[in-house]
Amino acid sequence: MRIAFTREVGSRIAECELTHLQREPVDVDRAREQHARYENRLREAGCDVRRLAPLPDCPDSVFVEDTAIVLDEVAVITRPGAVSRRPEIASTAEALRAYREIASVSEPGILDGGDVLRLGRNLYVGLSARTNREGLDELARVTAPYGYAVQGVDLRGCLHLKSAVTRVAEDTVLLNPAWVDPGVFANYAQVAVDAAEPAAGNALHFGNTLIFPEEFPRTRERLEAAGLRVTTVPAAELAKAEGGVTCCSLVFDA
Ligand code: CIR
Repeated sequence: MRIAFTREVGSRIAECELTHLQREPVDVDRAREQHARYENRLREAGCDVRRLAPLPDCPDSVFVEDTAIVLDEVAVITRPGAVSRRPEIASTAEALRAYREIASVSEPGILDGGDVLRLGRNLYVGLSARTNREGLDELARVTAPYGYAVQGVDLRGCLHLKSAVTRVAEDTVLLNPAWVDPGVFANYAQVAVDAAEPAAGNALHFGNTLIFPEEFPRTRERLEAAGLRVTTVPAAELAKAEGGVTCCSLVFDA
């Protein structure tokens, strides 16, 4: 069975953390409607969608990806780089306990799930404003017994590693070469985002499903030209909060 944890869009989403974007009004109803369509896509792709407990006082709590790294063998509960997001992790840990052994990142480590890209047994970790070397080292220590290799990756111009690069097929990554060095991923086939769509590097891939924002048609064409079948969702409202399609779920096999 494949499970997708999500969390409702909280009514305080407009008070979210922002790093690279100017604050714009977020239409909560529209964000909720788009989020519901995203959850429906997950269901259509075979996921059992389970909402984590609402956290009305945490504006960014819809972005559940940042709170845990769920591997087949262990779930690593993060220590988010933004202090305002630290209260989010307890409920994720509580929910994951039924499915995985739990490990945690501890002080002085910080790590956001959005900075961790798994490609097979390789864990690429963005050294961003939200993730430091100590957080990376803790992830490496916890996952080494299971055969994972952890590698730090420098970023520029974006929030998380997965803002810049994501897996779109078992052996293929989608990336924005202005934000991350494509040479780091030289062992994988690559699709570059269209230069007019810099934020298009975030796609959600699991099984045979590739979920992608409908706001990036040029990059979608590139993915399709590479032979990939793309399912689109409207994602513009949560994009104002710097969230993408990986951010809103934790997908794992139970
Ligand atoms: C934040 O700054 O933490 C949120 N406003 C956006 C988090 C997006 N999460 C992700 O890319 N994994």
